[in-house]
Amino acid sequence: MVSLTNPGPYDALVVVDLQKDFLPGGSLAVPDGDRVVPVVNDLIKSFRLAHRPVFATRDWHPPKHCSFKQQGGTWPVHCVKNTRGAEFADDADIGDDVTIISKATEQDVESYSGFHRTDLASRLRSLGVKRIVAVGLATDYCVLHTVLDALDEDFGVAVVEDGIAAVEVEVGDARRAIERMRSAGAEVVAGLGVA
Ligand code: VGL
Ligand code: ZN
Repeated sequence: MVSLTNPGPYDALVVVDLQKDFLPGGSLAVPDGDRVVPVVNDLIKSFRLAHRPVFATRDWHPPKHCSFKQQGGTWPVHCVKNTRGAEFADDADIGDDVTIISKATEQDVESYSGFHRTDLASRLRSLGVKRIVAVGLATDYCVLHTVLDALDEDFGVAVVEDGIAAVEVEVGDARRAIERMRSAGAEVVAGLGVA
């Protein structure tokens, strides 16, 4: 049976922004962000075994990106390209077989979605992908907008709650983001379950 840990021939895994700056100790740390890493690694292993594609998006900002506070934006400096904070989590199993999608690379443009001004949609289509499984950081920003854009692009989406974590600038942002993804058509599942 096709399941998240036994992906079918039309599935791809999309790992969103699992980068050091979003993990505890990072400049824009997501509370408990490291909780998602083993779940993400289980999924990467399953997709690899099934010869299904794995994509990892990364926030890849220039040093004066418009989203940074000193540029008039919202966020502390984070994920500046080619710095340590922009690296994938050390214990994330993001190997050479994972396709990296860099986003928000232009100084004057913010992109929460991995689909925004990238070739992710066309790459997925050329691989025959019809559904993505989405995990990563952060639930209320880049996961949310990546999922909404995927649905807009007519991909099916399954989101694994144990594999995502939220910034929660306002209490309830995580819950509201999950509700928005669900009402837009994503299937939100609690976890990978017991095998
Ligand atoms: C993100 C805030 C700013 C994210 C990226 O990956 O969710 N959040 N840049
Ligand atoms: Zn960012």
